[in-house]
Amino acid sequence: MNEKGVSEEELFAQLSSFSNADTNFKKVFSSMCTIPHPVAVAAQQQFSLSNIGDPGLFQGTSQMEAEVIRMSASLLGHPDSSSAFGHLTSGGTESNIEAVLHMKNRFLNSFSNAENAIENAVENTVENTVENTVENTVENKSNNDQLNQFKPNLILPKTAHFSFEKIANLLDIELKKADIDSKFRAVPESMESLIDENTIGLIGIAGNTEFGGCDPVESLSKIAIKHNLPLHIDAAFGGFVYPFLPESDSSAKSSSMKGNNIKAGNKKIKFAFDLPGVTSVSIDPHKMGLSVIPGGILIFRNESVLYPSLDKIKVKTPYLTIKYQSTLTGTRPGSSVAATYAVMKHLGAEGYRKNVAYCMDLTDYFQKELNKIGLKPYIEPEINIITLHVGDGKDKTADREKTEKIRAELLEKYGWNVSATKTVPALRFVLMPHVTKEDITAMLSDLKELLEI
Ligand code: 0PR
Repeated sequence: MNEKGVSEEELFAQLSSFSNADTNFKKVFSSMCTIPHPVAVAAQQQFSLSNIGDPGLFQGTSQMEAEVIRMSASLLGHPDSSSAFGHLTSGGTESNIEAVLHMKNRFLNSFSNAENAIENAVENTVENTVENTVENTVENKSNNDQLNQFKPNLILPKTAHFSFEKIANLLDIELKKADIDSKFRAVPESMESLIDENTIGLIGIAGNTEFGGCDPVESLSKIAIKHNLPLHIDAAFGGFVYPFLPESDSSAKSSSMKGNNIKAGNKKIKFAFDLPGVTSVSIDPHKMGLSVIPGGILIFRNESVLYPSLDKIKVKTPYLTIKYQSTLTGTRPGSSVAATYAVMKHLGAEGYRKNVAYCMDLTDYFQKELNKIGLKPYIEPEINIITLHVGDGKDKTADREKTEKIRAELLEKYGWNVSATKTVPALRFVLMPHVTKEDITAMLSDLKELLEI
């Protein structure tokens, strides 16, 4: 750091040049975030000093947080939104971490025998390491097996977001990945077949990162109830999409929605608290919620579903204005709470419906334009994510290389940001509110050139 500070003039010149190096979302098809709504930005500035980690000092922000939780629970079909329990987070990753942390604590509490067994197994392993002889290698192995035998596991579809890989590492749990169907959605029978005595819970996704598909949460809910397991729904992306899709063809007001082939969008999809087995749901205002970054919301059906796991992470907070804190992070941005409150109140369901209709219209347009050049999406999109196979389908490795080459050329030659999927070799386009039909036409014309069609 310099001894003397730079002048405001110089500083803001520097900031402008940094800002110019950032995207303005003009040519971005790869992001699940977008330009926040102006009311969110204004509210963020108004509450820039607010820390919702100390709600006693920021009682206004605290009231807004409670209202955001209530509004979101009601959006998610909660039968009694006032009993929902939750808080704002920094986004999908943090929400997923907390949801799984509670699952693990619940498991360790309700299976105290298992807890003791883990301790025993750990002790045995340590002992064996000390007596590090060739003979006890076999014994060590059996102890490791014993340790693994008691390792908590989490069941989730193969399409789950990579945040769960971090969670597995952080919380030392095993991920058991269930099969997916031809539309990249969890197969319930496969999820159920993976359940064993060390399963801490199930994960369903509403709007998976690569394809936007929604897992069959109705079936997952039944499985969760049958096996008395918590079920967390990662609706980081889909939470602000699925509830706002038109219910049926006849109720689709926008004429552009008529005649398109996005059938799944024409019926109400149940994926949250209207299904009794769902314990928690996360949705991200900083994605299709049109709020600012960081913006995540984690909601539990009620406080009692967390008993007794909440006590495990509740800590005494003698120097705060509250007695206990049970959130993962301490200081939290009240500005994000205000921004999310502002945009949800200002847009209302009607505003979000328009936003989703706009993005689905783009999705429809994208498909029609693809058709014109003789291409079609990898799967029929459920929501505003399109994947496109650019290889010949004969060899996966060759297809991956080609996809990567095209992706890189779209960026280097033409400045388009597009991502690639890992489940299958395909290009991925997220049709966010910052995208226009003109962008789609221009990008596809460049893609056509690269593909030599
Ligand atoms: N769950 C799902 C289903 C997600 O798609 C994501 C992020 C998360 C959880 C994690 O959310 P946070 O990143 O908010 O913690 N999905 C996007 C992705 O990884 C995030 C993203 C957003 C990536 C904007 C790039 C970008 O420019 O693709």
